[in-house]
Amino acid sequence: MLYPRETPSRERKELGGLWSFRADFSPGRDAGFVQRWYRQPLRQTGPVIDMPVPASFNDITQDPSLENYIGWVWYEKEVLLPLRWLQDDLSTRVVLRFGSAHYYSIVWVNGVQVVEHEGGHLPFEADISSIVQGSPGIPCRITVALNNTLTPHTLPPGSIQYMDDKTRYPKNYFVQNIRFDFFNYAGIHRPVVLYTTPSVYIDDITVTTTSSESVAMVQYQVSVVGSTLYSLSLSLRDQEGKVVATGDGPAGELKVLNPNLWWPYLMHENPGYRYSLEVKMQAQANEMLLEDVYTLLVGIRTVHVTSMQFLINGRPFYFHGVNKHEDADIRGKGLDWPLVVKDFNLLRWLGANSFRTSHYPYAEEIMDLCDAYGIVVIDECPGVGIKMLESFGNKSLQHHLVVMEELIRRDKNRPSVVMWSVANEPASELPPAAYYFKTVIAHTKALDPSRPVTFVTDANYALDHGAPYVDVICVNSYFSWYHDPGHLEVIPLQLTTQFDNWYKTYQKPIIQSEYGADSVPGLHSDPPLMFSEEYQKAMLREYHSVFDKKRKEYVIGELIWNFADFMTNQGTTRVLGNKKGIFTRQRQPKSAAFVLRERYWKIANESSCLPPVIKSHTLFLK
Ligand code: GCB
Repeated sequence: MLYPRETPSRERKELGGLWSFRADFSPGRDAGFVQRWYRQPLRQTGPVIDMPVPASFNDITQDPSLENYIGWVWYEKEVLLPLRWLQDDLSTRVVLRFGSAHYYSIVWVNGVQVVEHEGGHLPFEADISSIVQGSPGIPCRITVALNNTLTPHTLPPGSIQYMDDKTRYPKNYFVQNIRFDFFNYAGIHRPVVLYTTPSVYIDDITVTTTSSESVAMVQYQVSVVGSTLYSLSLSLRDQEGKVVATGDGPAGELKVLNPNLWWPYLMHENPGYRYSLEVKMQAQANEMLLEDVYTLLVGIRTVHVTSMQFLINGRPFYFHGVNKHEDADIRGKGLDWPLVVKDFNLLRWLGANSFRTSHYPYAEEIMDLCDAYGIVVIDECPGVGIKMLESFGNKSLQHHLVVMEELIRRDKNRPSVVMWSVANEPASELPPAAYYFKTVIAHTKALDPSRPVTFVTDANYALDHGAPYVDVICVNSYFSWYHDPGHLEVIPLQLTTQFDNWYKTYQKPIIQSEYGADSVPGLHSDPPLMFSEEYQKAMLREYHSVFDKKRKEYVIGELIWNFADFMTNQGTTRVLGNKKGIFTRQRQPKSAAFVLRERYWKIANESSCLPPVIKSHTLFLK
């Protein structure tokens, strides 16, 4: 799915800002459907409030019942479209697109249902031309019904538990149970836009790249919708605007001599280099000549995995990075530019070269910056908290396959994405996990043969039924925290044993995909006690000494849990959320951030994968 960009043939209108909002508090949460709230302006159905988009709705008001609301909420926006979009000559297509809305969405335009979508982290869109083009001058009313209920078959899964004991709970009382450790924020989380294309249009572009030192090949495939009679021409430009290769037709190969490769941050003085591929389509339709233009940024790079290494452009790459969340005060999981840019500045300050999109796909705007800055990404789907036996059945499996299709369709052309992660900490010791992960991973590889695939495990190496199918072992462990709490001295032995066991069993490279300890900022204790800043630092140092031995062998990465503190469900082990961040939720460093910063810069500077000329480059001055 192409990101909606403005081009000479495409316009775009942002629908961010204030929308009308109403939560359906009726006992069955179904009044909106019974009374058909989409048929009229929402304010005519009952009281509405202003709701910012993009944002989660949970933390916006002072109403605790909205914070923990489960069920259908309704959003609405009225917008006037430019007259030129509405000409009735069938030459323009108007598309309504949501970057994401959590979890289940139904969308109407002027009372007509246009799209329904399951899944809270990926885009969806609808062609609304036929609805809006009949009535120029009339506002276009967009109504969205959104449901955040999770079931054993959603991704992530969850379950609703009804509390029937009338002596303990009020009538109709229910709670949502989840098996993952972040707050299930809901709302329209990413930009909503209207955009146009000609009625014959470039629907999709797929690009893969191969390269040697002096020549690279860019393989492309373009699909056009709306006519079979069209012509396509392509030109690839470097950052100076010089055309370096041209092509035509729906599939082919562009040859680039002396290519500027896409390199990760800290691996090259000019990381994140991208060419721009301009695709031009011309078609004859309805006695008109239609032209569509789309420009895709293309990074030329290769990825390979051996039994001990992860190679980017043929050079060993060591992941020294973080796990993140889309999470902030007030906004919840809503895209927020100041936060996004601050986070990238912190990542680069830290000397981090990578992150995992734990535990769901992040906004396209964030992924764009990874491409641009050379931050390497393990792109994870929302397969988190798959613990119930029924979540390994066919219904769940089929949905998981669809989610992988949507994710790959969205992110396949991104040079920053070097590996897909199909899940985090599933109950992979259960027997049905074998068929489940074999199928999901095979499907992912069939959709994208160019990237390795993994899932992140915390299962015992001898019992994990999914590990045989991954390319890289990603393992989470919390020695001295969830196991042997307070006993930092067990880390060296336990971590060494963990690595040795996995490697002996599979001979695949290993990433420590999570390790960490909570710390309450400002809480100090020496000798280090749990929850103090000192304990978090001491835990890091114990882990690092083992990483330093094993990275000479087959350990290819370390990703701290977590970049920043984040909100979770309430519980006896969570103090206003998870405090394993090395930054606070407001993005201030804890002591551990400085330990990690020193380490990451040291690794970057000493790394044998850096060409000598780069090592001494001023880029590495902090
Ligand atoms: C994990 C999970 C992560 C949690 C973390 C923790 O293993 O993958 O989602 O937040 O541990 O802090 O418990």
